[in-house]
Formats: sequence, C-alpha cells, structure tokens
Amino acid sequence: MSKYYQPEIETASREQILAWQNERLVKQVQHVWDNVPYYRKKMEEKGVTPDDIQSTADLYKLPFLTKDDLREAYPYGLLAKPLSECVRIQSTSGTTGKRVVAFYTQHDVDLWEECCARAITAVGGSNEDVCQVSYGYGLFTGGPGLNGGSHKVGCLTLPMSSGNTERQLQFMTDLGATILCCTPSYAAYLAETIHEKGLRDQIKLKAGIFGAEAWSENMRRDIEQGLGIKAYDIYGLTEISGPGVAFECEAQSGMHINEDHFIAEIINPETGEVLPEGSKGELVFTCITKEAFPMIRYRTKDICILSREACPCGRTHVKMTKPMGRSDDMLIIKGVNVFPSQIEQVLLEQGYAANYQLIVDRVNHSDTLEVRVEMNAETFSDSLAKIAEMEKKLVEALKSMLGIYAKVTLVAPKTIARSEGKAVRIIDKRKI
Ligand code: DLL
Repeated sequence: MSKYYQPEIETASREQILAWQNERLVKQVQHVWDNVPYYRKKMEEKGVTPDDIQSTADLYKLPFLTKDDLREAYPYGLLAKPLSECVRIQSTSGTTGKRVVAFYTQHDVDLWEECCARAITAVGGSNEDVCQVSYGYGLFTGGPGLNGGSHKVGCLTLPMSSGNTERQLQFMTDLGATILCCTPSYAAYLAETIHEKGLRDQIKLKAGIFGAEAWSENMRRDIEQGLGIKAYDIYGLTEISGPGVAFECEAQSGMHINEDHFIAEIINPETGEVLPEGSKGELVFTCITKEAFPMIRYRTKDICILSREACPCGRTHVKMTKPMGRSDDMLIIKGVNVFPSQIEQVLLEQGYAANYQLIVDRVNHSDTLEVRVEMNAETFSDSLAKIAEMEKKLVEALKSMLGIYAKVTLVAPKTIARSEGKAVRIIDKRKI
C-alpha cells in the first residue's frame, strides 16, 4: 500500500514542480486572455499582456481577483469554457449577498477528486477502508469532493452527508467505518455523542479528515482522544475547487498545497505586496490546470505562513500553516483586532470544549463582547459561587490574550445549538 496517491507528482523535485508551474501558468494566462473578456479587461487596465508572463517570476505583474470581482461577474462573467463543456457547479456556504458559483468541466472534476484522493491516501486510506463522508452534499463542495476522492482511492464510500447523528452512528458502527470526513465541530459532537451512548468500543475509526473551518491543536487533541483516531486537517475553498487544495500528511504539521495545480503566494493584505517566504500574510492562489473557472491571483482572505522545510513524509510540495484567521472576518472590538481562534485557544486551555458563542454588541456607543461557553463533564458545577469563580478565571485569561474585557457566561452542557456543518460562533448585533 503506497502512502502516496500519485508518488511521481507528490514527491517530484522542486525543479520539476517549478517547470510544471512555469509551463502551465503561461498557458493559463493565454487561456483567460483569449476566453474571458473580464480578465482581458483587468489585465489591460494593469498594462499586462500574455507576452509579459513567461514564468512564475512574472506572476506579480498580474492583477488580483477578489470576491467582489466574482460578485460583479456573477454568474457567467468569469467562465472560460463554453457551458456545453461544463458538467457541474458548486457554490459557497456564505449566507450574505450573492453566492459564489464555480463551474467545472469533467477534467476539472477529475483533478479536484485526485487532490482529495491524495488527502485520503496521506492519512493511510486505501481500498481496504470504509470512508464515511459526513460533510454536506449538494452545492457545498465538502461532500462531493471527498466522495469523489474516496471513490478514486477505492474505499467503500458511505455518502452520509451531514446531519441525522443517530443514523451516522448506526452506519459507522454497523459498517465499520475506518475514516471519517466532516467538519471538526461535527467530529467533536460525534465524539461527545459516542461517549454518551457508550459506543466507543464499537467504533473502528482510525483517521479523520476535518476541515472547512478553523480548529486548534487543542481541539485536535480532544477529537483524537474522544474518537481514538488520528485527526488530519484539510483546506480548500469553492473558488479554487473545494477541499483538497491542501492537506495534512502523517507529520501533522501543516498542509501540503497541491502545487502542480495551484501556485500559492503570500501578500500583505493592506498593500498587496508579495511577501518573502516564511512571512505571515494573506494567501493568494493561481489555478494553473483548471479549465472552466481558472482563478488567477485569487485573494483568499485567509492568513497563514508557507514553509518549504523538508517534510518527513517525503512530499515536496510547499506546506501552509492552518489559517490563523481571516483578514476580513476578523472582529474589531473596541478597536482591537480579535480572532475567534484566540478565544477558542483560551477556552480549550482552561479545560472547556469548543462549544461557545461570541455575542458582540454596541451599548452606549461602546462595543461589548460576551463569550458564552458550555460547561462540560470536567468543568460542570451547580454551585453559583463556583460558577462565578470559574467565570472570573476565564475573564482574566481572555483579558490577557485579547487585551480587552469580555463578559463570560457559563451555560449548562448541550445548551449551545450544535452545527452539522460549519459552526455558527459569532453573533454580531452591532448596527454600524
Ligand atoms: O469550506 C471547502 C472545504 C470543504 C474545505 C471541506 C475543507 C473540507 P468554502 O465553503 O468555500 O469551502 O469556504 C472556504 O473556509 O477560505 C477558509 O476561510 C475556510 N476553511 C476551509 N478549510 C479550512 C481549514 C470549503 N482546514 C473557506 N481550516 C476558506 C480553517 C478553513 N479554515
């Protein structure tokens, strides 16, 4: 059993990867110039033509693409292939404004599923495995992407979609699922329910592939212990294809970006300047193999760091850290930048589970932050004095992490609504 799905690509030399990128970038830029008036106009406005792009060293000359462009060009304005050659759309999970609609040719679907197959193989998946896909199916890319990857690897695939926890657990135990794919918040909820129902002995899971939302190292530890598995991260976004843009290997220390398909850059989110390798900044992707919806220099808004340090797994593709927040959904409270992941880190360090909600409001022109946290079996108390003491301790820990006061309200276990997809953690009531 190979630990790589496509060994010759995943362990290719740096020179080979760069050669692929150079050749494919030149072709891709010509492709969008010829077929997408929206791109041609943006390039003309910046004074660039395909002749100016000879290699990845010229990438910086190209204009950025943002979600605003996608909204403006909705729905067909960035399509680079005739609709007759497209076989699929997927769409973002966003709930505000126009959704992003991404198009795929059959070739695009195949490449995307190969990326997911690499991720499943990297966690030890093979045709001996039963892979339970509990990401949502439909417009969201999670279910369809990992479903396709699981087929390619040859796993027995359980296309569960999200929700209906009873049925999830029944199939998981009856069919002996060995790999679980879902959001980390749903994995934590499944672990909790398995514990409550005393099903731990009947679970055969060995690995989980969890992504689509931020999760911390502490949460990884809790899920690993709760389910008795190794938990791996997976990253992606609808605009670039879906899950599998990057995936974690056995080293569990960052995610390999599939560089034969996507060129990654890190930029300063304020100035757009490309930052040297190892800097923290906004991740930007250029798709060099996609046909129908080839994003060029797409600004993800995800903040992370890239690393080319040799990986013990033998893969040569660059690694990205977990996204450390977004340059756009960062909360600004009393003028202070607050990332929900910082709050989560404090809660987990203090022994709470990641079941919390942040309620932001504005009272008398001043921002307020309330952190509602569930007590769990370890932290539960029904003594009011004890609860007040625990709340005080959390207030202090949050103050030292964030630099601002946050009211803390401890609530009874299971009172914060669970999510079967991405968790809803922020309620911003401010009308600014
Ligand atoms: O969430 C695709 C996906 C599905 C990835 C299943 C992994 C697993 P969107 O709904 O378009 O696509 O949301 C993309 O989600 O820009 C990040 O901000 C966030 N995100 C995705 N993966 C991770 C991760 C899918 N592993 C947006 N850690 C991205 C943190 C993530 N954030």
